[in-house]
Amino acid sequence: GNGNGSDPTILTKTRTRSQRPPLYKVMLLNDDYTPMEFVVHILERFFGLNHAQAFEIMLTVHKKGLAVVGVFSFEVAETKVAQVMDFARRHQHPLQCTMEKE
Ligand code: TYC
Repeated sequence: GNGNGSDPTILTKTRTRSQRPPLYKVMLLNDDYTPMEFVVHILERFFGLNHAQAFEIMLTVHKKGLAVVGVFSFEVAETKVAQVMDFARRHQHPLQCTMEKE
């Protein structure tokens, strides 16, 4: 047991939450220059969304300034951010993608 106290014969056990790995929100940020269809394409290609879902999230980012596009483990989130940033840079669009611990 992991109890504490002065009597060494009394063992108590504190229930703790089972350990889950932390999750990370991947977010897309709005800008004035990246074409809407390019953003939709990114959401389909890297986040496995269908066209309707991708269009909806793109519009949310456009109207609200940002949106969470998915929640992943650290490693997967990092990979998604890198893929989006690299693809946008290669096409010379200023699109920004970030991650944040949930
Ligand atoms: N605001 C952009 C436009 O009007 C579209 C856009 C949407 C850009 C989402 C970035 O993450 C973004 N062309």
